[in-house]
Formats: sequence, C-alpha cells, structure tokens
Amino acid sequence: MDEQATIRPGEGDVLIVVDIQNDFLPGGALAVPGGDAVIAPINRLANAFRHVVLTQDWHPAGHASFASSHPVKAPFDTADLPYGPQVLWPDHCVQGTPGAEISPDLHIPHAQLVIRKGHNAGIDSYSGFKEADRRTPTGLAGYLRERGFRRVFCAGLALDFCVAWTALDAAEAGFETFLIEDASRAIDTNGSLEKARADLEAAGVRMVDSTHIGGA
Ligand code: VGL
Ligand code: ZN
Repeated sequence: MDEQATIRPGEGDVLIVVDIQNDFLPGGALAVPGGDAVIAPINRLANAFRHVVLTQDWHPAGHASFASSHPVKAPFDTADLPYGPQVLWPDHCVQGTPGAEISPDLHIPHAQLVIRKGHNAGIDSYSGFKEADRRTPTGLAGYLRERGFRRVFCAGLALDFCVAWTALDAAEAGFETFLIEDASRAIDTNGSLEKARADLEAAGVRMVDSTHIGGA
C-alpha cells in the first residue's frame, strides 16, 4: 500500500492462512517456487492476530482438477469443465495423504478454524469461500460474519490462485480485504500472476507488506 501506516490487528480482524501444505512446499507434488519462504513471516504475523483461520486444499483421489483425470491432458493445460475453464494440476493434496497435511513448520496453535476446500470430486475450489462453479459456498463468509469480523488479511500459497481467489471473495462478501504480499508466493503459469494482480486491484484488495502490520 502507498501509505506506510502500521496496521494493528484487533478484535474485528482475522488472518486467513491459505494452503500451507506439504504438497505446495519444496519437494511437494505442486511445489510453489519459494513457497517455504512464507512460513517464517506467516508464523510471525499469526502472533499479531488473535483470530486466525487456516484453509486446507483437500481433494478426493481422481479429482476433476487433476490432469491425470483427463486422458489427453497434461498438468497446466486447461480443460472445459461444466462450470467453465479449469487449469489442470498434478495430483496434489489428496485427502488423508502426507502431501495434504498442513506443514509441521507452521506454528499457529491458536488457529480457530481449518476450512477444507476442493472436496467435491467434480468442482475445484481455489477460494476458501466459494467453489469454482462460483455458486457452492464453503460457509466461511457466514462464519466470519457471525463472528463479527470486519477486516480479512490473506497470506499463503499460491498468491495467484488460492490466495487471490480467497481475497477476491472476501472483498465480494463485504470484508475490507488485504493481501500480505511478502507472506505469499505465486505459481505464475500462463500469465496467472499478472491477471491475479489486475483482478485484486479492480476489487479493491489492498496489497500490504507484513512489516506494516504491528506486532508482526
Ligand atoms: C492451489 C492449484 C490447485 C493453491 C490449489 O493453493 O493455490 N493451486 N490447488
Ligand atoms: Zn487443489
């Protein structure tokens, strides 16, 4: 953000930590370049927030977002699914596998909720709020509203997919929304990062640095 004012998280603020799972980290099935660099800033940030929610990508085997589910496709190709175009991925974050586990290096014992997403076999869900059909809610917006939160801070993996979509949906749901850039890393395939940045700006999501968050 332009102004360098320090943000001091309070009772109306929640940090959403997106998909810090083994498969998105070095050595994982869908490793995000430099993904492990977000863990230290996120651990630090989490100490500044009393309220933290985690998301966890959680696919059944044979999920529609896996290239292996589409005979003639390769990872990072696009497929036309009933709800629209879908980027295809290597098999990742399969329910109950070590790759789907939250990284043991993430230290946020006070996290209050883990929201699992992408569990419908035929529908992906980058966003922690709404699945890729853009109709099926996860329940997170209702949870955050009922808890009385007003501002949502997003960080994690991957900036151009799950973090961006989560932030865009938080903004659409009426929360003042921030994306903590130095605590996120992108996959950046086929222009995805540039597109995500444009979408975030158009939606009024504020890009901030963790050094501007008090106590972090
Ligand atoms: C993600 C691709 C597929 C993410 C999840 O966490 O950004 N990306 N599934
Ligand atoms: Zn996924």
